[in-house]
Amino acid sequence: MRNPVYYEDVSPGHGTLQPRSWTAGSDARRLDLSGEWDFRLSPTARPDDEAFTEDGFDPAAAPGWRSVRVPGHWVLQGHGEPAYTNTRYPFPVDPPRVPDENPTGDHRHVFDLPADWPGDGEVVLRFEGVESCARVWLNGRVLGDFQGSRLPHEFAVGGLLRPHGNVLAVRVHQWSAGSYLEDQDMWWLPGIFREVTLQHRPEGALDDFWVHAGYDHTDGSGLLRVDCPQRARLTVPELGVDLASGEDLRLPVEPWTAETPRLYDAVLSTGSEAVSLRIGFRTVTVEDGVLRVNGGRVLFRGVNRHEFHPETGRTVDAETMRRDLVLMKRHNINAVRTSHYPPHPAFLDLCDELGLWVIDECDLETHGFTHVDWRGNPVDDERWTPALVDRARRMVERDKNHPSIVVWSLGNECGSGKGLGEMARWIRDRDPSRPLHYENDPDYPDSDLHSMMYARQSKVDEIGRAGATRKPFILCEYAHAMGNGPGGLTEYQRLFEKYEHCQGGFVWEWTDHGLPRRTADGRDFFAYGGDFGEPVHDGNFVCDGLVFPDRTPSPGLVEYKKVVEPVRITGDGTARTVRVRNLHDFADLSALALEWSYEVEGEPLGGGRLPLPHVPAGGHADLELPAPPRTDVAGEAQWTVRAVLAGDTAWAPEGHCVAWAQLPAVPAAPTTAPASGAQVAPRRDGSSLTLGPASFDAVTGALTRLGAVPVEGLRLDVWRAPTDNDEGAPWKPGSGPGTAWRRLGLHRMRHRVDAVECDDAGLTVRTRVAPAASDLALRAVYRWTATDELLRLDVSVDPEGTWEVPLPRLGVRLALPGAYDRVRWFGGGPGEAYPDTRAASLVGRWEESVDGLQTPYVRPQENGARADVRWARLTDAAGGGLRVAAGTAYFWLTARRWTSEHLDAAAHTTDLVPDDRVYVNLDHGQHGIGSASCGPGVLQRHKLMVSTARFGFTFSAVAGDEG
Ligand code: IPT
Repeated sequence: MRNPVYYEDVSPGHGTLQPRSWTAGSDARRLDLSGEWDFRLSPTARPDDEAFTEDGFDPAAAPGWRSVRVPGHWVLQGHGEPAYTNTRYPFPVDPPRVPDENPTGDHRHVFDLPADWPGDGEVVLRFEGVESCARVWLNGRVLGDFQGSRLPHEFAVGGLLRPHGNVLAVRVHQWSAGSYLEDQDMWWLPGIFREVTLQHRPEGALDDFWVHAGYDHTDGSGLLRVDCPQRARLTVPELGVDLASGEDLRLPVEPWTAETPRLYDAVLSTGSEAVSLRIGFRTVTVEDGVLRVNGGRVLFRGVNRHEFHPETGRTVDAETMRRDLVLMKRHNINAVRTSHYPPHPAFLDLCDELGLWVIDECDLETHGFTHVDWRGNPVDDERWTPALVDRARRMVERDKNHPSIVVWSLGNECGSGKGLGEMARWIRDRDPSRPLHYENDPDYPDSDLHSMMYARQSKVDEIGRAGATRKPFILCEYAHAMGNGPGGLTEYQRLFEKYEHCQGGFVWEWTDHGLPRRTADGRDFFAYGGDFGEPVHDGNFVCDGLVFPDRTPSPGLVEYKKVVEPVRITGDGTARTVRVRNLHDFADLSALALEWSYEVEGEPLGGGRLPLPHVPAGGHADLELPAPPRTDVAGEAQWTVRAVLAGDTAWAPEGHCVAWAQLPAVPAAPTTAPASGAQVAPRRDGSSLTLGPASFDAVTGALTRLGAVPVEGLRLDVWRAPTDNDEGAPWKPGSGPGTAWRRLGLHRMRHRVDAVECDDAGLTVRTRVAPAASDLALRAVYRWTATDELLRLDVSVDPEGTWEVPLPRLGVRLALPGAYDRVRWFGGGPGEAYPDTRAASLVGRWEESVDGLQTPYVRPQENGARADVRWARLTDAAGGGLRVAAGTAYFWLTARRWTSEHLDAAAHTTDLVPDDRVYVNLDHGQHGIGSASCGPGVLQRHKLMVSTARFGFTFSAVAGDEG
């Protein structure tokens, strides 16, 4: 066999410099080479045609040359197509060989040095990230090659540069030996996707440096020391520090934590190069099985973050990085796992600044070997060890100065092997100040944390009850946020709060990776796996984030914010007592103010502030609410108490709500059927029946009109378009109930009217609702009664047979003309909620269009239900329509311009075409959501098991002039 070509070589590369610390703040000259570069895409690796690296080559005169933006991915710029797989390698598993079909991008850029570019010292050519393998030439001379896509690589180029017309040529292969180490669940996106710079290294420049800034919580002192190969001085003006490298200093400081990200501006200088830094003092330890920072136990309210921008892929601009972090902070998220590779280094600067705990993860995943029983797994084959250790080194050396990084992670989903041990050994030796993470069994030697993925709540409880062992426990991934969900967050959080060594988790994941595309008729949608003709793909599994691709928060993020709120407000609205618990790990509550409002029937009647005393982290305060502002207004009343920011912060303005609670003050008056005295009898009128404000078909018993509003198809409904979590994990058939639902035929129930009975007091319609090919059924009886104004429906449901599957939903559905598209309701809102995703549902009066009620999940599925609805009105532009009020139990309200069947059939949002109706579901019950698209399903108490049910509604007409 021939010698390996460089892109099939397991070694990490050739000709590159030793890794060193990231130095954004250096005053040495640098030249950003970003811009439009000449570009040619070849379907194979073409190692023989290297003419483009030469001086005299003219791309304009050569065939196939176009241009590409650097940094960027060529497949997102019209050259080739992106492709998505989760774990499967999209090429034959034959490490380290790759197929001949190996899209290769030749890049060429001609540049001049600025006129005042210094003549002394050395110059370094730096690549922040290239996927997956590059060979580099400057002015016709080969510099070398490298692999390790999301890691920096540098070459010394001083001797080769000239003032004008430098020719930089980079050949980038989509597939390389390195691809076997980069099987992360994401789009395959080749290209020079992070910046390329030229960096002057003056004589005596800082080759590397490490600012060690610890914090001794026992006496409040900072421990400062700088290590660097040169003699350098560190000045911290605010602290009056002027310290020589290699010397230790102890001095009083304010510590850095994610809650209080105190940074000190500093300058590290050798005389010929000065680097501006921001120093955060903090010390990370594992003591008695608990992860502590500055002596305090930390609780991760985390997310896994991939780098993703819908237009530019893993080329993420600084604004998007900041926007992500601001959104996280606003949603009470305090931790990021950089799944599954080191992010752009600027992201970590922002984490230091805004305050997030970071698990910095190495660029490593070999998950695809699971499909060949882990044969040939590179982490267990010593030929690959240098490449693995090289990756660990490049990460640690680049990122070591960030206070936000509290844990290093070896990578993700590689099984186990000796290579991981070598990485762990190297990291521990180089940086004993941070614990190490790798997800595996509790005794795994290469992790200082016991880390699991997608464990169910009962497992976390079991680990909690077992007590602290040597290792703190985290869920490095949990709560799979694919589509509608994740459900069950509250139950996890209570466990993390209960057991000291259960230190939280990281929701999978931050953002959907949908790519914007347009239909032939010009409508925009987000594409996912398979939309680019990929022969092997994993569909919409790439859309499993808490935010939509454009960073619009999904209901899952709003829910997470509420569940992980760092202040818990409880109390008794009748007794007017409030307890405020400070769930921060470090910060007191001085940044917050407490506001109350008093609402009757959802209308605020007054509000104010409650003085908040000093409450240290972990403490609480008991407060008293004032007398209700008014007692003359009858109706259901409640207090809403909010903890809001008392002043502007770097991530949200004053008044931003951090935590809230609602405390019932006066219960709702029980609604009863219309008083019998006022009840009216049905009247037969030809083929129709009139009952109070309503008309019915006398033969079928179907409601046809309420006041002026035509009504169609009111009947029992149990179907919902299965969510991704209902469908379950693709590799675990049956893990969600969706398969069983379809097998049983819940999506095609048949309705039979057995009797339409009129009596003096009303109308009774007896029906049997059942799926084909089964003898299971639901007997549904609709009992209609009325006064002149009100129409009352009482539904009774009695199951027949033994139902083993829960129902998707249980309620009635009806259709109205499309004009009734304005919705007002008193109940939970403003966003959607389901039984196990309802923590953030705030009781109030809300108003929304039918279109605005929809949550545009990238793959359409059940969405948009509003919880605890007391009453709702659907009206047209003139304000006329109908009102529906709850019977003895509040209901779930859903309204959309398409049916559940239509929603179920849609693959993309653009498949949802409104017809001329509004379909309304009034549900007595909904099945929970869970997280079975990858993790555990719905908890027992949130399942909608089949049983006898009684529920009802009162309908009335709303006249236009009331609107
Ligand atoms: C887990 C992966 O670590 C993560 O990258 C992502 O693929 C996630 O699943 C699902 O979206 S691995 C899974 C088999 C538990």
